[in-house]
Amino acid sequence: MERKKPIILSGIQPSGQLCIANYIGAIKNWVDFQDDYDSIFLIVDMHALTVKQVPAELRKRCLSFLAQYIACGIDPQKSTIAIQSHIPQHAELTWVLNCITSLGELNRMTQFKDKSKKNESNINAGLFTYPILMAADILLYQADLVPVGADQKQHLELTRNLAQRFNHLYSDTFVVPEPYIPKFGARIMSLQDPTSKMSKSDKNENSLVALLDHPDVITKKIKRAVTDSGTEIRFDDKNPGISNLISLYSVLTKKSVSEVESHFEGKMYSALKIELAEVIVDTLKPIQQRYNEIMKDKNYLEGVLEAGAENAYYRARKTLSKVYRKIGFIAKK
Ligand code: ATP
Ligand code: LTN
Repeated sequence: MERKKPIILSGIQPSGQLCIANYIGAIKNWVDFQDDYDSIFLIVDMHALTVKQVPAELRKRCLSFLAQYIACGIDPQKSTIAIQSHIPQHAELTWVLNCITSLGELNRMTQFKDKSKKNESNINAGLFTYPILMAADILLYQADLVPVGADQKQHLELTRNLAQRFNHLYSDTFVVPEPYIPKFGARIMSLQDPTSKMSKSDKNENSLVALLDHPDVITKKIKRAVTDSGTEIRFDDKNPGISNLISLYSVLTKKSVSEVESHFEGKMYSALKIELAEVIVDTLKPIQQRYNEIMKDKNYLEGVLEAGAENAYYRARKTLSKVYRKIGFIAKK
């Protein structure tokens, strides 16, 4: 009998513009996994509501993110790609999990603290309970592995605790998922403030390279990247600016950090910036070409979403009915 493939699941919220950090920390690894795993990749639009959105732009961005997932190499023939709000069980399971999560656990989440600081005028309850919705995303599909960047580690820990808690209270129901955080590139830093992470909805456009940025814009942004006062191209925690550029160069060229250091030995910061910009442009060029092609075919994109939602719905319904039965809800005839 053929053994079932293990399940991976991940998601990105459609806010801001997909950036090189999302590609390196998440999407690139999804592509590598999709042959060996039963894969589900979500566009988590419900998560995006935790910050203010313009409805027409949110709609457009969801479609654009879908096309970017595919352009980066996610193959809808191999993987399920779906929009979170198309599957009502996400919200339904969230409610059940809400009732076994303590306020203390949520209070410890650093992303909530960071995002509250950035959105002082809109600290809504969704921002606070967001990690529970994320746990529901993962547990609904019985995911074994969740490939994410380092910033999501704490949310994954909560997800594991909730799965174990539910299993303990009501008998085995959920797979307890493992995070997959890449060894290199799990925390790409902002180009303008190398002590904070690069973020796709940063208001300062110069802090990130978007996947769809024009080559000239990429070159300009890398040139303007904040570096330290030193001169040596050497990876060192004391020089976060240049270290971040070395990391980017290293993951994109698949060269080790020491190989990169010797390649640039005796050269100036500007040499690294020029070459790094070229490497990024070369990486993104084929992605942008595919993106432009795919975006022309709205019917194709809608077809991918329809198939994705159908597959995801079937699986989510199966888990949710099990959960409802275990907690004592009467099944609807
Ligand atoms: P936003 O600024 O809109 O909150 P974000 O850039 O933090 O977005 P998310 O949607 O929160 O992106 O994350 C999408 C994926 O990209 C997650 O797996 C996350 O861990 C990863 N990721 C986000 N930022 C980085 C980063 N700086 N380095 C590596 N991976 C990252
Ligand atoms: N919270 C994640 C996005 C996200 C996610 C998920 C990632 C929502 N649901 C499920 C992995 C699995 C973030 O990156 N901010």
